[in-house]
Amino acid sequence: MRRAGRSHIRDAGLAPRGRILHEWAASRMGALRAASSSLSRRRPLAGLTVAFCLQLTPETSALVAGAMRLGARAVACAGNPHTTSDAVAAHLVSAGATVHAWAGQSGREFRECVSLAMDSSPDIVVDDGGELSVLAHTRRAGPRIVGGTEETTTGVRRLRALFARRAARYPVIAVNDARTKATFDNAYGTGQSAADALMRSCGLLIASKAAVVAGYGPVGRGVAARLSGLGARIIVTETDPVRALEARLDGHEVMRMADAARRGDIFVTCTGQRGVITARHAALMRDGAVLANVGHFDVEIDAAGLRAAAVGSRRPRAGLEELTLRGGRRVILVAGGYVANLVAAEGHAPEVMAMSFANQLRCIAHLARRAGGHPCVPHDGSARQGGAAPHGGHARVARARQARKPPVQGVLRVIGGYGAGL
Ligand code: RBV
Repeated sequence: MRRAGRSHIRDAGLAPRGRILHEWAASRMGALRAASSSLSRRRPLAGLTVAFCLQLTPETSALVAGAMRLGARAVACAGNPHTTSDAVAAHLVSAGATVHAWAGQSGREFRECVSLAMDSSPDIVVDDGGELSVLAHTRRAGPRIVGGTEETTTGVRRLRALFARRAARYPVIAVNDARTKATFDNAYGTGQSAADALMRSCGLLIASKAAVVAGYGPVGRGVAARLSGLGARIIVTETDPVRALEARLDGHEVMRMADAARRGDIFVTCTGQRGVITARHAALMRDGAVLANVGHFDVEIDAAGLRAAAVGSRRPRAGLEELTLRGGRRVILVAGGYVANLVAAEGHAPEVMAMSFANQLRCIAHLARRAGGHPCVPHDGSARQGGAAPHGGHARVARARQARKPPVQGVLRVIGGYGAGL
């Protein structure tokens, strides 16, 4: 029987390894350190429990440590069943956090651990993908929750729908929408980690290949830019006409997936939508086409449909499924359709996550004011934009120039009626 008060991880003995991974990342996260140093004197999170539902990477470990430095009791579960570093989980436990996560959780275990994080009666919920927040808003909000934050586009979309139905119980800050998050993390972070995932998992040449990028939001733009830099020819599929035109003006071909399917060697889905690549598309593809998803959920490539259509399968390399279709052509599925840049690679680089997580930490501290009964006003970030820099030195300069420190660096949106009744 799993209980909220104690941790559930793979192996506590991995803590020394996790600590080294943590230190490697944390030492390259200057903007996060700067945020933590500037907030730590007041210990704004003292007495509060913060529940984190994030990719449990060394970078996330630095964020959790930052919150603990501000006085928080930290509870963590995974934002995705396959992206936990067991060493990082062990390190976090040794550093005093309660963790319910291990790599390769089943869907049931994943949900059970999210539920355990909710059982810890958090005051603040920090989410990536909306799993913990949706549970809190729709089924069992802890009485104490004063606010939440959301890290990624998919989670923001889910929460906006929830707020539109007036089903929300507390304000959520869309950290994803901070200018320094969407610009750097979504585009440059995913661009590099997606290319990394393709190279590590397949070990094939990218130069000269036709890469189909599905979706041309910040993530798709970043992926297209990086694959193009590696010598791929880019084909974009995009339903939004302005974004499609933007892709065209960036020099890429734009077409429907039904047409792109015949042309691509590599496919990367970045849409947040379900069923972007199906068995119907796979039937049109060239032999050996590689399929990877970098969206948060494993719904963009219909992996179950592909497997059902396959007449044979094998695992040529770690994390790869080679599915043979009728007629003998093969498609290669990376990381089972799960978020490949985190599962087949290691997620975004620490210099990028520093900016996203500096925003997170400032937002968490900002929400803590509600726990103290202070009114909380939405902050639109318009006063000071773009101050965050990946390196400590720049962050210090940026901070010195700020007359009044905003809770985040960059434009920030608050989902729903934050400040208007909530
Ligand atoms: N992401 N985190 C990492 N190294 O910790 N890498 C990527 C890391 C986050 C990123 O902010 C993105 O919005 C989210 O994962 C998608 O779930």
